Amino acid sequence: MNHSTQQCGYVALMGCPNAGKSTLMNACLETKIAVVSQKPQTTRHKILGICLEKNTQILFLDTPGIQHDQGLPRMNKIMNHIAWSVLKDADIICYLIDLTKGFTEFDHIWLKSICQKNQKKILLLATKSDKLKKALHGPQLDTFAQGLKKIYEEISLQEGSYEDFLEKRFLAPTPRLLSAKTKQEVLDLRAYIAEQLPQGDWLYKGDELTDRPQKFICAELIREQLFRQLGAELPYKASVVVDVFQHKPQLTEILSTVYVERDSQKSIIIGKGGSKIKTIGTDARISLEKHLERPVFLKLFVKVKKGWTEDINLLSDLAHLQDPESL
Ligand SMILES: Nc1nc2c(ncn2[C@@H]2O[C@H](COP(=O)(O)OP(=O)(O)OP(=O)(O)O)[C@@H](O)[C@H]2O)c(=O)[nH]1
Ligand SMILES: [Mg+2]
Repeated sequence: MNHSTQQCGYVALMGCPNAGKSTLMNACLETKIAVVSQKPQTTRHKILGICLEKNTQILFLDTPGIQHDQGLPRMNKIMNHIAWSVLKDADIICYLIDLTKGFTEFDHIWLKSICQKNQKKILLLATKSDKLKKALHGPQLDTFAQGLKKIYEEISLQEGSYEDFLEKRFLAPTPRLLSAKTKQEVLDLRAYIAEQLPQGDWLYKGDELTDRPQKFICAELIREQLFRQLGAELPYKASVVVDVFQHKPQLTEILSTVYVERDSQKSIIIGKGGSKIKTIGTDARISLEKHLERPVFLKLFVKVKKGWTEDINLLSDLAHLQDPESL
């Protein structure tokens, strides 16, 4: 391959919790590296997903859904920090808005803030279009247009006309409708994004999927089962660490610890006679086997670590931050 013909760039995926960022990244990569659930605030880390579109290497940065404080203040602060830190790396920003919800007040706050914090081009994506009847698309998209107009009016000082603002800040003047569940739409979007990225040598090998170690992705796949199988609140109170990850001739052995805050939470995760942890373990093993493409022996431990959501060491380890004290 002649290097001068290569293109490469970072694409930040941003938006409110549950907008569909991780689903879109997985769909573009055609494999699962980021966890997805129906619950908001599933993603806790910045995750790099790498894919090739012809001679372009697209480096997706999946981020935690930008959120407002709902308890767990330190955790939220770190998650917001991660989400904002990708802005400086990004060549373009995909801002995802759930079409079924329309342009919300949180989208207003965050998109305005993104416009104020950087000059990079934004691609607005109206996600989950498959969930909404076609007749309702127009009225929902109107809320986007009103939202953008309001942002323009609030920050318009150096922007010139509204049309100038749209042209300067956005890749397209209207949001692009997207169903991440429709393969052709995802492929078309991937091709479109690739065209926008600058010329430059690939930063990763052609077959790399992420910069995260296997151990991390495996811990995430286990955490996904907590989100899917536990009630409303508990998954936010739990974190997962893979302690042992060892490829053996016939299988991969994974020993992992789920950390919770209180004894009562530990009992819920273990369930009556160990029934809950057994289902979580079985489904996590199936997911891990699919990911690793080989048999897995998985053992899960549950430990109480009081105040882990406020524990700076564990959090900085989770967030892979260089300097957690700077927050
Ligand atoms: N029908 C449909 N569902 C979608 C689409 N995109 C995402 N979803 C669903 O929306 C939910 C949230 O998706 P995620 O990808 O976890 O959302 P996220 O933006 O990464 O959320 P956080 O990590 O919490 O910020 C999941 O149940 C997905 O299956 C879509 O295009 N169509
Ligand atoms: Mg996510």
